[in-house]
Amino acid sequence: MAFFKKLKDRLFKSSNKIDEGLDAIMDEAQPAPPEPADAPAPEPVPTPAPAPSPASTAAPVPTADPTQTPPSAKPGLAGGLFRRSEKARIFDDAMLENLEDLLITADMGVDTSLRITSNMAEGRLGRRIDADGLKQLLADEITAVLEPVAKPIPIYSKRPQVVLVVGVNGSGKTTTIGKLASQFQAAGKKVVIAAGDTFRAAAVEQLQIWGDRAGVPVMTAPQGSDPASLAFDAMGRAAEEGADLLLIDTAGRLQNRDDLMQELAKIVRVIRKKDPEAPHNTLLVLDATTGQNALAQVEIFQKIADVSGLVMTKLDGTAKGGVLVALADKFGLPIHAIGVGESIDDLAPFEPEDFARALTGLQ
Ligand SMILES: Nc1nc2c(ncn2[C@@H]2O[C@H](COP(=O)(O)OP(=O)(O)O)[C@@H](O)[C@H]2O)c(=O)[nH]1
Ligand SMILES: [Mg+2]
Repeated sequence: MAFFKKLKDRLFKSSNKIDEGLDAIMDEAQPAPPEPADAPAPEPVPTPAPAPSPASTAAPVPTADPTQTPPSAKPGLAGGLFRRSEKARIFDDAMLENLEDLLITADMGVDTSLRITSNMAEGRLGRRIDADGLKQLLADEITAVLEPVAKPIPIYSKRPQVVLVVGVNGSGKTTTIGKLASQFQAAGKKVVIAAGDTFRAAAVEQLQIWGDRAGVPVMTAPQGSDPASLAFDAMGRAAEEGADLLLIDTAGRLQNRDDLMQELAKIVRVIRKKDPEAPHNTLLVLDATTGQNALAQVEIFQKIADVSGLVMTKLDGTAKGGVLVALADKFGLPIHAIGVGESIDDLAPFEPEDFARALTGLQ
């Protein structure tokens, strides 16, 4: 629970956005008038959108099965009684559309948003729903999308297990390696880091600081030198030291995709000389603040490398956390962990239910 509280606080912006959106949907006058809105009816009428046609034989035709008259469809009584104490309204087509819009603007992607909302509406159109019920329903649907992909980084008996970390510049690779090294070390694993972003001197220094903090050896090479030969040497050292895990950092320059592809391919080719099955994991690190762009990054990196799982960073303080739902739905790649801050403890296992509750603003 403590972690959930932290996650909820950290995901403040995302949850605010969806939370407020859901509240706005509940507040809306209904049924939504077909044309100019903004004339809140004092006592909403449960008539569905189409205006009574002149040829109508009887009173307004309810959309729901006429043999079933759910008591909830009579807001005159129940609605009148509860209106002031709790928000509730009829789940109608207008509400469904607003929900779709809300999820799309929350970066969940069009396809995923439509699927989630249609699941939410199934069997519920024409029925009454209150604000908490709506949030719970949304959280449940999001959880269902996330559950199949929430998996910790698989640990094999292979020693050293080689974890190659890829992703665009600034996505959080180096920081994530520092956090992983520290957490694995604390869990009793022997870890070696290879500072494979030999392009930026700062990246090497940054890793050395993380390594010192975590008590993990960091193998470095001079700036501009070949990352593949560093990775090769690091394989040797990790084997000599009996390390359980070798974490290999990489550069993430996407300006020139060919270079990056060749660089990664060379790293893989060279480490396979030591172990034909390496790398055992290829983690793609994605920055949540890039929103929908994360989807394009997965596509690109799947072509360049054999991505085995994702880590999403910077979920603290972004309003774009919903993109994780779109990623889970679209690619089905395992999501191993999430970054919720810059310090060493701010890498959390990915817990779908906690995440969904935080995202929807549930208490
Ligand atoms: N707020 C926040 N910042 C992060 C997180 N992960 C990484 N960062 C920051 O993002 C910036 C880029 O991270 P870095 O690890 O150097 O990215 P790299 O270029 O992929 O290696 C740094 O300032 C990190 O401190 C996170 O989960 N939350
Ligand atoms: Mg880096």
